[in-house]
Amino acid sequence: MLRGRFITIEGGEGAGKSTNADFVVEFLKGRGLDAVATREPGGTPLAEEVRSILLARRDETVDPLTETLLIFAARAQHLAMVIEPSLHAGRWVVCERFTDSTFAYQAGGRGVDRALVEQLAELVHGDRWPDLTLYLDVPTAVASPRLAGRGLDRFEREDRAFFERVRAVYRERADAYDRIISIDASRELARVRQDIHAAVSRFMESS
Ligand code: Z5A
Repeated sequence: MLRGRFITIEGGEGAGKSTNADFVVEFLKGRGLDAVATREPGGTPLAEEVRSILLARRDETVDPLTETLLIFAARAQHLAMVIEPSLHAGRWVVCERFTDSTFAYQAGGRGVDRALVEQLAELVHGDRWPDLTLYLDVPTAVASPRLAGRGLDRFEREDRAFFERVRAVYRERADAYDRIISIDASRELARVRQDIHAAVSRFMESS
């Protein structure tokens, strides 16, 4: 059976994940591939409900472990209903965020034990890691103005130190794993897309 591939797009807020997920899907379709776009948290009706719970601003403090478990619950549903069936049908799945986000935000940002995130990742998806991850790297000071005028969700209200911890974990992971390609997303969109195009083309040639 034709093997589908799993591509994720990672990065902080305003890095350009949504903008470039569409670009990657169109690029793949242009090469005759069956490609679907999806996102985390979310991607199914139930997982989108969990997303709403996670992003809503509320008076009650959300415990970091609760947050982590909700994210993995949504991920389990997303894997079962969308990611695995699509890959098995030979589709290419382009997903905004996956477990690299959990390492960055929950372990890096919130201080959840990394070993716990690793255990949950093993439980929920075993060795189902992305085949390719495009990490859009941009300093918060550059990305934040891109979101001007938009209401801030529960994560976006965190302080600069939180986002610096998130970015540090992303960069560490990009150095550690060959599947993660780091792209300087602080440049104008056309330049960012040149690099994305090159990275996805290289990946397709080597697949
Ligand atoms: N979260 C978590 O904590 N743990 C997890 O495991 C997972 C998620 C999976 C929601 O995710 C929150 O979930 C997230 C972490 C948490 N919170 N935060 N922060 P999300 O992906 O939906 O949230 P987001 O990162 O805040 O999305 P975003 O702000 O929409 O970012 P984006 O998709 O990367 O950006 P965009 O919509 O493509 O672009 C934003 C604007 O910038 C738009 O007007 C573009 O036209 C513009 N743009 C894009 N690229 C450029 C360039 N290169 N130059 C100039 N302007 C640009």
